[in-house]
Amino acid sequence: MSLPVIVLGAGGHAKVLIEALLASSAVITGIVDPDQTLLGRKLFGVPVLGGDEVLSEFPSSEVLLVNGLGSIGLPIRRRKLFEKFINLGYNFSTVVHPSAIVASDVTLCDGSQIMAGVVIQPGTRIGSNVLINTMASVDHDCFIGDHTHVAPGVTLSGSITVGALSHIGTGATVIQGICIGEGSLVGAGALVLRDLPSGATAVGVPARLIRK
Ligand code: JB2
Repeated sequence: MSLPVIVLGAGGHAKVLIEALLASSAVITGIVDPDQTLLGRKLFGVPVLGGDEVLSEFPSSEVLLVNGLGSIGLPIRRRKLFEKFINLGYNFSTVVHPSAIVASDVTLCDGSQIMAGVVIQPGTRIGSNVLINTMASVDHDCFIGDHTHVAPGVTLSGSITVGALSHIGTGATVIQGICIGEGSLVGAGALVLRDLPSGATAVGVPARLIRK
């Protein structure tokens, strides 16, 4: 049987995760959030227990963590929180909403999160702490690097590489075979037709580089 989980953060993304976890019959012990005004509040009946220091009461052998901190740009804070608790010996649970379609040979690394309505096709690898958000589609043989956020409604055609710590904005489309370098930011609704170097910012249709 899987261990109970504790969710880090009590904001918008945490709410989406908790709904997915409950729909998967996970046992959620509580939420931790440094915002003291949230202490005792509940999300879907799950209580906020206090700040991150509360985790000292829950040994890493007895709980799994879920990273509830989302991101709207490069997922730097999300990575920091993940690495902080990995370094303290905790493990992060994967979260897969029951409505997601994930091909049987897809690799989901530690702490990856696959939200409602996502489709992931065969041969794809989803890295650690990656967020594939609502209704995104990731086609065959893609490689999504650690910590990257694929925002709602993104379409990644087959054989795409997205480097670690990147953000693919809401509704963006990337054609087949493209490589997007680490730490890249693709704007909402962009159409990516060419490879992007590491650290790129690309926006528009077709996408043009505004920073390298
Ligand atoms: O170090 C931390 C920490 N820093 C901020 N530890 C823990 N345990 N929690 C932390 N937080 C908490 O995360 C904040 O106090 C806040 O309650 C929560 C972030 O909530 P917010 O609603 O501001 O953002 P989000 O990260 O849940 O969602 C963003 O990203 C999603 C992917 C939003 O922009 C959403 O619109 C978006 N869908």
